[in-house]
Amino acid sequence: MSFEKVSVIGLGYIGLPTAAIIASRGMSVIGVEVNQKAVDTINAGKIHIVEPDLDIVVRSVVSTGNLRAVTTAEPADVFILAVPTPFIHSNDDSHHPDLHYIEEAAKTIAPVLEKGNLIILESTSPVGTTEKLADWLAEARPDLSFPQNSGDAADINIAHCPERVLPGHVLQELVSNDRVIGGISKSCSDKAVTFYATFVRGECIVTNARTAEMAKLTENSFRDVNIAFANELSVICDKLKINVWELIKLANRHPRVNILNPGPGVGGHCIAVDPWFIVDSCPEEANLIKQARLTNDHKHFYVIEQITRAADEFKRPVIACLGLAFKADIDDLRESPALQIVEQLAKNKIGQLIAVEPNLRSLPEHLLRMGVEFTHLEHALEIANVVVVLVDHKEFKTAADKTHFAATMVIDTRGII
Ligand code: SAJ
Repeated sequence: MSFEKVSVIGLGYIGLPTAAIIASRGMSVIGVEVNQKAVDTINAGKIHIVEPDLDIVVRSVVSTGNLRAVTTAEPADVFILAVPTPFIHSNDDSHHPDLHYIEEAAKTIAPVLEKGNLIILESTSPVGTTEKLADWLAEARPDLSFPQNSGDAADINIAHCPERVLPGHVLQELVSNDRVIGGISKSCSDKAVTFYATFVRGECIVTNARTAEMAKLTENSFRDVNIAFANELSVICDKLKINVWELIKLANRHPRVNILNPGPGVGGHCIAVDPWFIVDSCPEEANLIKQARLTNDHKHFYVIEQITRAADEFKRPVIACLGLAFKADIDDLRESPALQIVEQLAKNKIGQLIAVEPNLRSLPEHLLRMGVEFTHLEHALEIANVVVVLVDHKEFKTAADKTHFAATMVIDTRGII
């Protein structure tokens, strides 16, 4: 099989770094993206997302002509689908996966498919999605044969290979992480392994498509369940007047115990989303996974109650909220519990609210409109009578080490003090 031309559908947080890394290995890469602004930015050698060092790689591969962004699909040897798979918010508390971006991607590439092509779905997907993708493509291209669950060779090869990179370390992890590869048939898996071997240094482990889909959902659910355990412990410890951070440190001295960190809730677009795909597939069976989601989602209400009680102690409460991002040392506000807490406090009007976020140049408009002030750490610590640590950014940890928090009432949801 030749892999001279690779097409990446969706140039977001996963697609763009993937396209850039493959292009840097000398292959010719076309990125297909619906957002014209993103296409223009990339073709100018720049990036529209935040990821360390990605700008350098993109600038270099665009200048050599190895990466080109377009809005319509072109023929290629390999197609990688890296489009979003969110869930649909509904009033009845159900969380159904929204697969329409994958369906759209299938419609985009179907007209340009040729015999021998390899199609890889990298988007995190509910079990059965890779088979659905094969069905959508087969419907659009009755002239080609698509793989069934047998070893038979077909015109088109399809596999699922979930991305597993950590935001902030994407370029390194894209190359060094092991990859789970689940072809619809054995020959699809073999072709996908040969392709990934061109740029992945980690091991490529073969399974079937359904197991590969479930493996990704399992990894993120494992973390969610373990964070829920830590969050539940933190609430229990408050009630029993025990320092949860000391407790976890002690318990983790046991050679087979490794408790994760409590926090204000679980944010981001992965761990807070993927477990719902398992719950949606098996609502009767996935009890623990569902409860973990609910426990983590509820944690920010608990923090709001703590802050409200602290504010009640002051005639004129001035509350400094440290951090808005969904985790340390990034600027990403998506599904951020810290942001949700600040929004709710502003709605509840419990006092003067100031926010510190060293990774942003200004506050999001809607927070400013709600009366939240934006300031830097020293000023916030000077004027606040309640300080809430919502994110463990390095700037806050340094200040905590220097005991700058000593003079005020502190609610430390991240255990930095
Ligand atoms: N968090 C805690 N306590 C902890 C660890 C994390 O409260 O002990 C919170 C964080 O503050 C954050 C959230 O959980 O709000 C998620 O952060 P994270 O750093 O654990 O994960 P993500 O969302 O940045 O990336 C995850 C990774 N998955 C796993 O570690 C199993 C990454 O490898 C995946 O590729 C990514 O999800 C994804 O795309 O699914």
